[in-house]
Amino acid sequence: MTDSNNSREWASEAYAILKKRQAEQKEAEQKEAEQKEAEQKEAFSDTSKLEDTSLTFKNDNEVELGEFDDDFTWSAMVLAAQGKKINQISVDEIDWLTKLRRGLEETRKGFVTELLDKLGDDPLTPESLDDLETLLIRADVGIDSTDKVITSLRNKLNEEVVGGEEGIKFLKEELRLIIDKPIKNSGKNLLVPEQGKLNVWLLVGVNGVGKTTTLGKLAYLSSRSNYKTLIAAADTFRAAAVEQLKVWGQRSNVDVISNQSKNADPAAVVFDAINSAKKRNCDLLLVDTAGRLQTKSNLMDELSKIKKIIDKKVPDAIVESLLVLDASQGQNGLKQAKSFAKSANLSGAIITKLDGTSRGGVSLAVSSEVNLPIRFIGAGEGIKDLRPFNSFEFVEALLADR
Ligand SMILES: Nc1nc2c(ncn2[C@@H]2O[C@H](COP(=O)(O)OP(=O)(O)OP(=O)(O)O)[C@@H](O)[C@H]2O)c(=O)[nH]1
Ligand SMILES: [Mg+2]
Repeated sequence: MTDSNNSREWASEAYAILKKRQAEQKEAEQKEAEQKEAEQKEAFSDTSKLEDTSLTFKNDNEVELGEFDDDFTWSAMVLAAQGKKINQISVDEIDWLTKLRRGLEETRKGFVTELLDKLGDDPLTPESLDDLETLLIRADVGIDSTDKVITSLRNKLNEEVVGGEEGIKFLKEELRLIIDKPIKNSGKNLLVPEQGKLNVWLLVGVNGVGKTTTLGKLAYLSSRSNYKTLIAAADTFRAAAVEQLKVWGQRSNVDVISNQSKNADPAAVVFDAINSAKKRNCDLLLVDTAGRLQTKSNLMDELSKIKKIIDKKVPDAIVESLLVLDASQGQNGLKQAKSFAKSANLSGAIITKLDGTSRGGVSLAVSSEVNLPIRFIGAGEGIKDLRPFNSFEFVEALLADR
């Protein structure tokens, strides 16, 4: 990215700042804890002061600063390359980028490592482009995206000599262009709830891809960013779905609207949730939907019924239908995306399970073949393991040096 000596110095300074900040924070927390303990001792003899027993997940907010290692330096550099100032970076961001880079390691192993070995420092040749083509396809990037990238590189090669490193730089740019195209077309660089309106985000997708987990992480992100958030448990098909959601809701302090009765109508749950959301003046209503019904057409019918209710009750709501896709399913996931896109009027995609799959490249295929803007990506089962999608970070992580 930048000169490596300067990079390490910059990263080292950033590390020192974060270390100091975390030490100060710890000290403050320690003091607070001591004070609380003293108060509780006092309250022990005074039963009118009851202890607060509400569930708190303090650890959710704390990420320990790790070692000053390659992961840190790389993450700090990715942030610096996006114009972040040294005082602006946070442990959370470093932690996320580290996870993303590690998560994409498997994809990289079968792709970049081999690519760098093949390219070496020598200029690109038509043969190395053939190799690159094979590697891109193998990483599930998809035929369309691969064709685009290879054609651009070939054109460039016809005009000038392209060195190995320059080739990688050009490749990164081309990959970013592919991913950014549907995002640009959507007119929204980043998906955030619009102020002053009710935003309704439906999470849809086949079973097991991570809809409910993603919704939980979104509730956390959103409430942490001070958006008034509510959850609608509209997966009434799977018995445990409501309980699963309630746990997530509790973790981020977001209420869940549900109907526990058997065979409850999902559209009716959404109806109730919209009423509550309006009454409470919510910014964002997150709707969990079923991934499996008796038949696939039922699933689509149900989604369209939910949409009708929303249109009828809040015609000026900003509705987003987000397809959740499990990256580890590779081309299969892509097939699902295509069939959902046909009937469910999708507006975006969320890619999950980018940790530990060798098929992270499928994100590119989602952009180029299904034309969906990727809005968030998940790389882990924790509450913080989801972030707004950023093509720069994604491509850097995908093509990171070893
Ligand atoms: N490693 C990893 N696991 C994930 C991620 N997202 C979700 N999972 C796991 O995937 C499994 C299924 O997640 P759910 O959120 O229940 O999936 P769902 O789409 O709601 O499933 P149904 O409601 O049955 O359709 C769970 O074990 C999650 O912990 C991720 O980003 N990384
Ligand atoms: Mg679910």
